[in-house]
Amino acid sequence: MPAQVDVVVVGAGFAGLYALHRLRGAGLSVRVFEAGDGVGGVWYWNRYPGARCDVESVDYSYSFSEELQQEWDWTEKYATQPEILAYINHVADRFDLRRDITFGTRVTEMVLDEAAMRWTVRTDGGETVTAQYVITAVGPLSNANIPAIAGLDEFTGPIYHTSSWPHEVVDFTGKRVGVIGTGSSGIQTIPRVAEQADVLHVFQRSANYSVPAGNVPLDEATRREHKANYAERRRLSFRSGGGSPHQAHPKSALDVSEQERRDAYETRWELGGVLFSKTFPDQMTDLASNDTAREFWEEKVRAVIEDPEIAELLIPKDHAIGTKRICTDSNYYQTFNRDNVNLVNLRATPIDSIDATGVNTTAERYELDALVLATGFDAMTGSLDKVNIVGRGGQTLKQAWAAGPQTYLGLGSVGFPNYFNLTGPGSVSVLANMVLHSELHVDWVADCIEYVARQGALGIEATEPAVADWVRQLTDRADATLMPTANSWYVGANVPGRPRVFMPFVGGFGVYGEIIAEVAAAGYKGFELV
Ligand code: N01
Repeated sequence: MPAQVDVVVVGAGFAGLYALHRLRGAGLSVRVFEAGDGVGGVWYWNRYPGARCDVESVDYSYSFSEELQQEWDWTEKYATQPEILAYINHVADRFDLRRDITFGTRVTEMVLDEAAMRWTVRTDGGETVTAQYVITAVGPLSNANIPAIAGLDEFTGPIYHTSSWPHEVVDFTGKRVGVIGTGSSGIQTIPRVAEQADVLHVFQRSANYSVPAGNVPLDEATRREHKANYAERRRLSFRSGGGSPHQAHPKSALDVSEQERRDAYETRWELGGVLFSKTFPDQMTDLASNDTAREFWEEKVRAVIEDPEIAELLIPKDHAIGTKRICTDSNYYQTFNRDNVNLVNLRATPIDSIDATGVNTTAERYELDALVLATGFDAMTGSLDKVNIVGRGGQTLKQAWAAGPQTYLGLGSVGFPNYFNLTGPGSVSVLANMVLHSELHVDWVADCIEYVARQGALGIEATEPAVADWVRQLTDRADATLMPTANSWYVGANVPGRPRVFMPFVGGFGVYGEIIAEVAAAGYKGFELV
């Protein structure tokens, strides 16, 4: 493969694959490096039992090809990990993408050559490639958070992190299993592990809000209807708050009757999944409004948990509903009615240590044959930190972002010309449907690269005032909502030492799309040619 290309893309998930397709279509030479042995990014790695997307499959799929939209048949409303992986493999084959991807290879370093205005990219396979542009499509949730628990490495049974699950089937039949972590991954996998394990101990530090996934098989008539209305569905999605076509109730939660409010929540509850937090437009900005959603949620959840003391532990008391990403589940709360499932409240009795055969809390010892870590990610910046990205004057991105991500539109940074980061901090990122967000970003970057070529310039770089203004806007917009009040991974609160900064753009996917389109239309205002 060529050692000099126009563009290097890091990562072959949804964003990286579309970047390859789009940029190749624009006549550019592209190399993609991917750490996994296959395409799919997060869907390649997160193979834990129960892994499923919380955005409807009809929406969580590429819109760039009408033929692709029409020919692919989703079998369920919310697709499982294997089905999404099959889809993304189909896309890689259909658009002949694999020939430009080097698998099983991590990019370790990207260094700017300021004189040539090119990047030198090095990999752990010993390869060196130079490129005019570099694009990181490494995913905001891709660097596992391994908890610093004393003795973890002494455990002699198997330890599985949800985000690097083995490719072969893991059978917990007859085993004593511990799951640490009750976020989205834990909440999806716990019911499945409970069905197999002899005994399951769930180690919960923080309770989370979860809404039933509401998954159903898709019949042919529904698929036909989706396909006939795809254009409208996509139009609404690109203008929406989160990248799917559903619109919030037109009024405040506090300006409707009790019955109307209940009906609205009930409708969203039936729809299933994460959109429950967007039932009313002011639910994430007004605590009183948020409380109405929380109360409805509590009533639903208490009704399915038999033991009121367990229910009390499973109901969050420390954050407003939706300020951490709402989890989606299939029978999560009902799982705690099973005789073989035990909830361990780590708030009352924290884990003290792990040894060869079990977990010790400050109160009790739990003998285990296997341990599942559903402990999440060093989110948003963790995977970027693993690449030594060296810009102007030898400054690394890690140094430049020491106080929190410093981006313009989430796409560009001062001192890092011709470098674009996709769907990361400073963009809507994890608050939107990541497939459509990837398309939005890639199309913008492709147009930008074309613009630079038309101007006869070597490159483009964000300016300092534009970055300062964007960072301020991000904070102001977040502070006008309830979002920063939770100790979430959105603010880096789950990883010790991370600065507390709300990293995504909360203004909505549609608004963000308008902002970046206006910037492009105004000759990439806030960027300068170099
Ligand atoms: O990770 P998390 P996740 N001792 O960070 C606990 C997306 N996603 O992988 O909250 C004990 O949410 C931690 O406790 P606490 C989605 O965006 C989507 O579950 O820090 N416990 C928490 O309970 C999601 O938000 C889907 O007190 C420890 C858990 O581990 C994001 O990925 C599915 C601990 C981590 O929860 C991340 O979800 C899966 C320790 N030392 C993921 N350290 C869908 O599409 C951490 N914890 C449905």
